[in-house]
Amino acid sequence: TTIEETLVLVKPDGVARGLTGEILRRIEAKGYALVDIRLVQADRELLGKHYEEHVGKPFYEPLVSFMESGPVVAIRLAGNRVIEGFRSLAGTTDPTTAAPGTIRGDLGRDWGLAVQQNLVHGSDSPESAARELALWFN
Ligand code: DAT
Ligand code: MG
Repeated sequence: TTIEETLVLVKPDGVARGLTGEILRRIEAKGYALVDIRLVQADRELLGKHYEEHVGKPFYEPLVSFMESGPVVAIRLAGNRVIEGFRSLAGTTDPTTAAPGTIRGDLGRDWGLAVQQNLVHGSDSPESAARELALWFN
Protein backbone atom coordinates (compact mmCIF):
# COMPACT_ATOMS: atom_id res chain seq x y z
CA THR A 1 0.00 0.00 0.00
CA THR A 2 0.99 3.57 -0.64
CA ILE A 3 -0.68 5.91 1.82
CA GLU A 4 -0.96 9.41 0.39
CA GLU A 5 -2.69 12.66 1.25
CA THR A 6 -4.57 14.82 -1.23
CA LEU A 7 -6.44 18.12 -1.27
CA VAL A 8 -10.15 17.89 -2.01
CA LEU A 9 -12.31 20.98 -2.40
CA VAL A 10 -16.09 21.00 -2.47
CA LYS A 11 -16.46 23.97 -4.80
CA PRO A 12 -18.99 26.82 -4.30
CA ASP A 13 -21.64 25.08 -6.42
CA GLY A 14 -21.41 21.95 -4.27
CA VAL A 15 -21.69 23.92 -1.02
CA ALA A 16 -24.53 26.12 -2.33
CA ARG A 17 -26.50 23.11 -3.58
CA GLY A 18 -26.20 21.36 -0.22
CA LEU A 19 -24.15 18.50 -1.65
CA THR A 20 -21.27 18.62 0.85
CA GLY A 21 -22.80 15.76 2.87
CA GLU A 22 -23.39 13.59 -0.20
CA ILE A 23 -19.83 14.16 -1.40
CA LEU A 24 -18.41 13.38 2.06
CA ARG A 25 -20.60 10.26 2.17
CA ARG A 26 -19.01 8.97 -1.02
CA ILE A 27 -15.51 9.79 0.25
CA GLU A 28 -16.12 8.03 3.57
CA ALA A 29 -17.84 5.06 1.93
CA LYS A 30 -14.69 4.51 -0.13
CA GLY A 31 -12.77 4.27 3.15
CA TYR A 32 -10.69 7.42 2.91
CA ALA A 33 -9.79 9.19 6.15
CA LEU A 34 -10.63 12.81 6.89
CA VAL A 35 -7.45 14.29 8.36
CA ASP A 36 -8.64 17.90 8.45
CA ILE A 37 -11.60 19.88 7.11
CA ARG A 38 -12.47 23.57 7.03
CA LEU A 39 -14.89 26.01 5.44
CA VAL A 40 -12.97 28.67 3.52
CA GLN A 41 -13.95 31.85 1.71
CA ALA A 42 -11.04 31.90 -0.73
CA ASP A 43 -9.58 35.17 -2.01
CA ARG A 44 -7.86 35.89 -5.32
CA GLU A 45 -4.40 35.56 -3.84
CA LEU A 46 -5.04 32.01 -2.66
CA LEU A 47 -6.87 31.05 -5.85
CA GLY A 48 -4.12 32.51 -8.02
CA LYS A 49 -1.61 30.24 -6.31
CA HIS A 50 -3.94 27.26 -6.33
CA TYR A 51 -4.61 27.58 -10.06
CA GLU A 52 -1.18 28.87 -11.11
CA GLU A 53 -0.93 26.23 -13.88
CA HIS A 54 -3.97 27.80 -15.56
CA VAL A 55 -2.93 31.48 -15.45
CA GLY A 56 -3.35 32.98 -18.92
CA LYS A 57 -5.82 30.38 -20.19
CA PRO A 58 -9.18 31.65 -21.50
CA PHE A 59 -11.10 30.04 -18.67
CA TYR A 60 -8.84 31.34 -15.90
CA GLU A 61 -10.78 34.52 -15.01
CA PRO A 62 -14.22 32.88 -15.01
CA LEU A 63 -12.76 30.02 -12.97
CA VAL A 64 -11.35 32.32 -10.29
CA SER A 65 -14.56 34.41 -10.20
CA PHE A 66 -16.58 31.26 -9.71
CA MET A 67 -14.26 29.93 -7.00
CA GLU A 68 -14.49 33.16 -5.00
CA SER A 69 -18.28 33.39 -5.39
CA GLY A 70 -18.93 31.53 -2.13
CA PRO A 71 -17.38 29.32 0.53
CA VAL A 72 -15.64 26.07 -0.32
CA VAL A 73 -15.04 23.08 1.94
CA ALA A 74 -11.35 22.17 1.99
CA ILE A 75 -10.50 18.60 2.99
CA ARG A 76 -7.16 16.98 3.77
CA LEU A 77 -7.83 13.40 2.76
CA ALA A 78 -5.69 10.32 3.37
CA GLY A 79 -5.78 6.82 1.93
CA ASN A 80 -4.13 4.22 -0.26
CA ARG A 81 -3.29 5.92 -3.57
CA VAL A 82 -5.91 8.53 -2.70
CA ILE A 83 -4.63 11.09 -5.23
CA GLU A 84 -5.53 8.95 -8.24
CA GLY A 85 -8.38 7.29 -6.37
CA PHE A 86 -10.20 10.49 -5.52
CA ARG A 87 -9.90 11.75 -9.10
CA SER A 88 -11.48 8.49 -10.20
CA LEU A 89 -14.29 9.02 -7.67
CA ALA A 90 -14.75 12.60 -8.95
CA GLY A 91 -14.95 11.71 -12.64
CA THR A 92 -13.63 13.60 -15.62
CA THR A 93 -13.55 17.42 -15.67
CA ASP A 94 -16.71 18.12 -17.68
CA PRO A 95 -19.85 16.93 -15.85
CA THR A 96 -21.64 16.64 -19.19
CA THR A 97 -19.63 13.58 -20.09
CA ALA A 98 -18.35 12.38 -16.70
CA ALA A 99 -19.20 8.71 -16.15
CA PRO A 100 -22.25 7.69 -14.14
CA GLY A 101 -21.20 6.52 -10.68
CA THR A 102 -18.82 9.44 -10.26
CA ILE A 103 -19.47 12.62 -8.26
CA ARG A 104 -19.42 14.81 -11.37
CA GLY A 105 -21.32 12.27 -13.48
CA ASP A 106 -24.10 11.69 -10.95
CA LEU A 107 -24.45 15.13 -9.37
CA GLY A 108 -23.04 17.59 -11.91
CA ARG A 109 -25.72 19.44 -13.81
CA ASP A 110 -25.75 19.98 -17.53
CA TRP A 111 -28.17 22.87 -17.73
CA GLY A 112 -26.00 25.13 -19.81
CA LEU A 113 -23.75 25.85 -16.87
CA ALA A 114 -20.07 26.43 -17.43
CA VAL A 115 -17.77 23.45 -17.12
CA GLN A 116 -16.07 24.98 -14.09
CA GLN A 117 -19.17 24.24 -12.02
CA ASN A 118 -18.06 20.67 -11.53
CA LEU A 119 -18.52 20.33 -7.75
CA VAL A 120 -15.09 19.17 -6.62
CA HIS A 121 -11.36 19.62 -6.98
CA GLY A 122 -8.76 16.90 -6.38
CA SER A 123 -4.99 17.25 -6.59
CA ASP A 124 -3.55 15.58 -9.70
CA SER A 125 -0.10 14.40 -8.50
CA PRO A 126 1.95 14.00 -5.31
CA GLU A 127 3.72 17.27 -6.11
CA SER A 128 0.41 19.13 -6.59
CA ALA A 129 -1.01 17.58 -3.44
CA ALA A 130 1.92 18.75 -1.30
CA ARG A 131 1.84 22.23 -2.82
CA GLU A 132 -1.94 22.62 -2.53
CA LEU A 133 -2.19 21.21 1.00
CA ALA A 134 0.39 23.76 2.12
CA LEU A 135 -1.72 26.54 0.57
CA TRP A 136 -5.05 25.54 2.11
CA PHE A 137 -3.92 24.12 5.46
CA ASN A 138 -1.12 26.36 6.69
P1 DAT B 1 -9.59 19.18 -13.07
O1 DAT B 1 -10.41 19.99 -12.09
O2 DAT B 1 -10.37 18.02 -13.58
O3 DAT B 1 -8.24 18.81 -12.52
P2 DAT B 1 -8.20 21.17 -14.68
O4 DAT B 1 -7.15 21.18 -13.62
O5 DAT B 1 -7.76 20.94 -16.09
O6 DAT B 1 -9.35 20.10 -14.34
O7 DAT B 1 -8.97 22.57 -14.67
C1 DAT B 1 -9.28 23.20 -13.45
C2 DAT B 1 -10.71 23.68 -13.50
O8 DAT B 1 -10.85 24.65 -14.53
C3 DAT B 1 -11.71 22.59 -13.86
O9 DAT B 1 -12.16 21.89 -12.71
C4 DAT B 1 -12.80 23.36 -14.51
C5 DAT B 1 -12.09 24.50 -15.19
N1 DAT B 1 -11.82 24.21 -16.60
C6 DAT B 1 -10.93 23.32 -17.10
N2 DAT B 1 -10.95 23.31 -18.43
C7 DAT B 1 -11.88 24.22 -18.79
C8 DAT B 1 -12.37 24.68 -20.04
N3 DAT B 1 -11.91 24.20 -21.21
N4 DAT B 1 -13.33 25.64 -20.03
C9 DAT B 1 -13.81 26.13 -18.86
N5 DAT B 1 -13.39 25.73 -17.65
C10 DAT B 1 -12.44 24.79 -17.62
MG1 MG C 1 -6.65 20.09 -11.98
